[in-house]
Amino acid sequence: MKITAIKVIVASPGRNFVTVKIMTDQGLYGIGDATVNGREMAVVAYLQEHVIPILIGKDAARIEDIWQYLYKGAYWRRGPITMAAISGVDIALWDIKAKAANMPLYQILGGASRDKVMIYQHVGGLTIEQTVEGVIAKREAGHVAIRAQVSIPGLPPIYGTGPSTDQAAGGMVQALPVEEVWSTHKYLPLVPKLFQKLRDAVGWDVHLLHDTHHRLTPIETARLGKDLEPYRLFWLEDPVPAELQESFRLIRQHTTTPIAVGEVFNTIWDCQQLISEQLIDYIRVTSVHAGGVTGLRRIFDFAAIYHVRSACHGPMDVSPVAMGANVHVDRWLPNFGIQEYSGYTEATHEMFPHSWQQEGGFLVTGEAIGHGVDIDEKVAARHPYKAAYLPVARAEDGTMWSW
Ligand code: CS2
Ligand code: MG
Repeated sequence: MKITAIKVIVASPGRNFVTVKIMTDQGLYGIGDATVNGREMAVVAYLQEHVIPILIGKDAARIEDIWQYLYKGAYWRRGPITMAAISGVDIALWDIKAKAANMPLYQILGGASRDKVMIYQHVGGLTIEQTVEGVIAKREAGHVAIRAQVSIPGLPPIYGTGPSTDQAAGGMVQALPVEEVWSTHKYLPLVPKLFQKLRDAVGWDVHLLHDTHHRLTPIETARLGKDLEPYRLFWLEDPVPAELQESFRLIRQHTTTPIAVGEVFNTIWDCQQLISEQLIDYIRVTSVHAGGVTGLRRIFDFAAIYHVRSACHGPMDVSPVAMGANVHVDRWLPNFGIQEYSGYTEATHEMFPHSWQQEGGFLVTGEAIGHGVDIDEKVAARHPYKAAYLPVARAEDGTMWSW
């Protein structure tokens, strides 16, 4: 089965998405997600200039060989742009292979280990009271896992609590990145107060999660992790930037609060030490950033040896295509943990008809062949690309910080 053409479709049904569509000489096509939020056009250029020309005529069935050809053949390995391009191609090729076998993707991977996958959704508030109200509402809507974030009193809204990361609300379509203000000193005592109030309000049979979004040092995380132990979090996410993987040893020495890391990782090497030294409990790699289905399968199988479970990243900037690939992997995976699912705009659902569906606090794959997601190019044409930036963060004294 030869690749005859590859299209890159860029559209913004509420936020920008980069979609790869691979056509074959047997009439089958597959689609993949290659979106890097805030740097979309870099991936488009990489695909159009350096990937598509060398794939035309290749055998679409040789997924692994094409993955290695694009990874090793570039010479300059790894990185978010390269790996998103490889991911988009890989997801599309797995879509084609499952369609050719007339099976849903999870069947090709090894069949179902579960019928539905547990998800978590986001709640953010400007005050603790607002966040508690939001979590109660999610609980009443049937959610069994909820991420809770709160703004810092006296500062403008921080990550996860304001419109700055919501392109649909105009939060990201800016000439320049929005600048947020951060204070570790004011944040550290606030979060345990939030989770005490949350446990008082919703009790213990709901999983509570929190995302620190790369902003602390290991010893600050050790302090926060200890302070949160009475509230039994499902996890504390991205407490520390993880370029120095060994630095998580310090966190492990001080706290039993579970740690989740990995949404910004794009290869197994980014997480090899964190997993093999059991410095984390959940690995957050997702199909669009970590090498597609091929990349996820490799990382999650490695993680299973070390008691580390999956937790695919799934905010609004991971498209319904990557969400489809994720949910099929989630359904098969023996060491499945949880699937993030922030939901999408109506325009996004219209642009990407999908077999996967939300059922309360869970997602189901559906039984469509392939990953079960398509793209409506007529709808895509109604939502042209808009340059958009993720926010940046500065400490109160102006020092650049992790956002
Ligand atoms: C966040 C993401 O969902 C999460 O865990 O870290 O929403 C992240 O901020 C965005 O994906 C950035 O594009
Ligand atoms: Mg995160």
